[in-house]
Amino acid sequence: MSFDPRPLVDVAVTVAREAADLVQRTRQAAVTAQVDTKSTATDVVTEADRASEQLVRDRLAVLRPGEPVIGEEEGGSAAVEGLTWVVDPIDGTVNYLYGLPHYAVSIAAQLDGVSVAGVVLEPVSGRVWTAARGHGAYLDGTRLGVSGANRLDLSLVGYGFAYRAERRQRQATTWAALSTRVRDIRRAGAASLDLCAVAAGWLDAYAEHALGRWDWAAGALIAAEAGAVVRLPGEDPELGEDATFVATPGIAEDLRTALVECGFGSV
Ligand code: LIP
Repeated sequence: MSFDPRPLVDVAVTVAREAADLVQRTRQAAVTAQVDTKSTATDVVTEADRASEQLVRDRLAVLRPGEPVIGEEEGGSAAVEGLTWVVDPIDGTVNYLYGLPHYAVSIAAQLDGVSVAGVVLEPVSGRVWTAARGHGAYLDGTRLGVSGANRLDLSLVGYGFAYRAERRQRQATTWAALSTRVRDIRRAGAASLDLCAVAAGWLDAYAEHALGRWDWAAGALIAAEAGAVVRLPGEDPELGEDATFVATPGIAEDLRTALVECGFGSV
């Protein structure tokens, strides 16, 4: 990479802090106002999701003029050349709606679709997860490293469910089968934070289907820079065209094999 991506992390952190502040300040109003739905009745969007994304777009337009933004709520398209910013204004919106304090603002900078800088910021705890390609991953400034797990049967694995019920049924069958081959599984409801949990060794692995680019753009870079094996959507068809998979190296191959045997690739 011909440039140092670390200054992009500073921009992302500055903007994510402002968005996180807005998300917290407006939560009560946002969850009592009209809450709209997207792909299904359970796929919700609040006024705070929209306002957070607009704030990020407005700030990046000032701090990084001319660089396009792709966001969960308003979409967008990538730059033909140069940087593109990828934004999830509130990752874990259902948690946000219920007041379950496990959601985040996620901002990444990508070059030709590859993340080079990223931040995942938790409004409730204030935790700031960051990474710059080639420069490591950090939690609140402390360098991160994945777990040393090397036995699948003693591994803690995170996962997620799609919004469509019939797909959830198939996913449940897969995870039920896998649950007999690992220590335990966790469903926390925010992909960006699941990816960061692998980076910190809080989970040994995480896998999910049907994530948007905004769900993984920052978190997957943080996991990779912490030493995880990372497979992004389209990179491992046997796991499914839209599968995201991250794992500590010591169990990655065994988990991948077990997931395929449990039908993960055909949910
Ligand atoms: C959520 C993801 C989560 C997934 C949910 C949803 P959102 O993103 O973070 O992992 O299981 O279905 O996609 O919609 O809260 O930004």
